[in-house]
Amino acid sequence: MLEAIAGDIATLAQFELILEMSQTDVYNEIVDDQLLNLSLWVNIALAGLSILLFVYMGRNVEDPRSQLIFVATLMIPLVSISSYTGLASGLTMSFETMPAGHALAGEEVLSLWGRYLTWAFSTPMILLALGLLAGSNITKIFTAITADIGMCVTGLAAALTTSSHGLRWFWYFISCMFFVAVLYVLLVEWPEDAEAAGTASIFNTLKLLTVALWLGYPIVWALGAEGLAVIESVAITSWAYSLLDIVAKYIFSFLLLNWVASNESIVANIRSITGESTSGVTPTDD
Ligand code: RET
Repeated sequence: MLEAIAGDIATLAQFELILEMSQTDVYNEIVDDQLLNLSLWVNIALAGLSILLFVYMGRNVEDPRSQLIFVATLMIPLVSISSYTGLASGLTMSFETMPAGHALAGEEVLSLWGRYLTWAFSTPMILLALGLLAGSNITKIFTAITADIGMCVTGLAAALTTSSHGLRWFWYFISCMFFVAVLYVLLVEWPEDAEAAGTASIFNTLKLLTVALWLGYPIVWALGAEGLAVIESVAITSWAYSLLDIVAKYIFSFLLLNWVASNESIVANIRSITGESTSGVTPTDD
């Protein structure tokens, strides 16, 4: 009996050691790969600076909708600094064995899956800020955000599926379908709302920036080591995502907040998000 318990404890200790070792191994791998490490730390530094800058920019904003846009946008670098710290510490990346049929079948590929996980928290904030700016209604904002979360979570599933090559790409396809729904709201629904809200010019600039950059992410996934492995280097793939992130998060947020801070009165006049948008159905008398 005692022997069995001692055996169990030894197994548990061994298991813990394996877990611990693998995180340390991953961490050492990152520290050894300076190019990869830099792609993470550049973003930690820029996220930190953005947080300070955005708090400063929002110090005098009083209109509630403008304040909500500020809080949502401030969440973007806050999630980012946590996301990149998770990656830099080796907590949210791991080696995955690629399945048969993959270009690197049987090989261990370092997957930075923490990115896909944390996009599920940061990208909804980008969409919330854009939807509020466009003066859209809660239905459209909810649709864009839930489809976006679906896109990120199924993208995570694509990266972590190691049992079947076909199923990796099937997850990728599902993720793309969610992405189409997000693009529809961004390109068709919100521009009309923004027109009615008087925010069309800044909305259209941010919309184009968002659509152009967001399209880059599935392309990088498909070309990177986790996809077709056209780009085999994990560090180069990571830099591609990091550069997209720099523009899609910090530059995007700066442009948005700079406009909101100097056009608070326009934002204040936008109708409540709980009501129908100006292009929606208006109730009839009975
Ligand atoms: C994945 C792979 C599966 C297919 C699709 C993807 C799209 C990802 C996008 C990410 C955008 C991230 C941003 C992060 C900023 O914090 C998951 C790569 C469609 C569009 C803007």
